[in-house]
Amino acid sequence: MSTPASRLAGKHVVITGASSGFGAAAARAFAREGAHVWLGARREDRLAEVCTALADEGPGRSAWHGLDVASTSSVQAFADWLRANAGSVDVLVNNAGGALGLEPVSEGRDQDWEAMMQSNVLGVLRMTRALLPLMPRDAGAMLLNIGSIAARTPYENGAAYCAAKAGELALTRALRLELNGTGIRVATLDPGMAETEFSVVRFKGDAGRAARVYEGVTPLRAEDVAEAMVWMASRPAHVCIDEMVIKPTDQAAIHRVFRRPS
Ligand code: NDP
Ligand code: 8X3
Repeated sequence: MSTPASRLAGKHVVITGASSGFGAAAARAFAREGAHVWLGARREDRLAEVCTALADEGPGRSAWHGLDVASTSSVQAFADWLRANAGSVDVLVNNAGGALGLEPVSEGRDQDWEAMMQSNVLGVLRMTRALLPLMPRDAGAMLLNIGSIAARTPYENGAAYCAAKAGELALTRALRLELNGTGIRVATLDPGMAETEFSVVRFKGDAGRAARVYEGVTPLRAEDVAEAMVWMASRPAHVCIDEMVIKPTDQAAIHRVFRRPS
C-alpha cells in the first residue's frame, strides 16, 4: 500500500531564524514532507550549512537568503528574492526571535529590550506585511508564528521577553480577525522549555549558565517543536489550529519544573 502524499508536498514554506534551533529543525521537517523550503537568518554561514544538509531530506527545492527581521530594508530584499524565485508562499513560519538577558527591570538594558521587541514583535509584523501579497487565498496558506508560554505567564526577570511574546500573541489574534475570509490560516505555536541556542543567546555566550537551565530536566528538543509545526501546517485547508502550547512533561507550568536528582 502506498503512503498518501503529504499535503505539504510541493508547497513553498518560508522559515525565519533557520540558522539554528527550531528553525533549522523545521527546515528539515518540512523538507521531509516534500515542501520547498526558503530560509532566512542573519548568520549566512550557518544558513548555508543547514541548507546544504537538506539535500538528503526530500525532493523539494531549498534555498537561503540573509535576513534581519529587525530591518525593513532587509525584509523587503528577502521578499523580493522570494517573489523572483519562489513566486508564492504557502506557509510563513515567523520563528526568528529570542531573549536577551534575565534581570529585573531596574537593571535592564535598553539595547536588549529594543532587540527583543524588534525580533519577536516588529519582525513578525514586517515579515507578514511583506509576504502576505505572495500568499494564495483559499488554498490552505498559513501564517505560523512561534510564541512562547512566556506570553501567557509572565515571570520575574523576564519582563521584556514576556512582553514581547505577549505582543506576538496579540498580533497573531488580531491577524486571525483581519484575515478572516481570505482562507489564510493564522496560528501561534507556544513552546515551553526547549534546549536550543536560546539560553546561550539569552546569557550572551555563557554556556555554563545556559546548561544549568536544563539540569535534571528533559527539555523539549527542537525536533519536537518542528514536528508540531508540520502537524499544524498539514491540516486540511478548512482546519486552523489557532493556538497550541507544547511543554516538556516535567514542566507543569512556567515556574513548576520537576528536576530529577542526578
Ligand atoms: P535559537 O537561538 O536556537 O534560534 C533563534 C533563531 O532566530 C536563530 O536562527 C537566529 O538567527 C534567529 N534570529 C534572531 N534574531 C533575528 C533577526 N533579527 N533576524 C533574523 N533572524 C533572527 O533559539 P530557538 O530555536 O529556541 O528560538 C526560536 C524561537 O522560539 C524564538 O522566537 C524563541 O523566542 C522561541 N521560543 C524558544 C523557546 C526555547 O525554550 N528554546 C521556548 C519558546 C519559544 P541569526 O542569529 O543567525 O539571525
Ligand atoms: C522560552 C521559554 O520559559 O525561557 O520562550 O521564557 S522561557
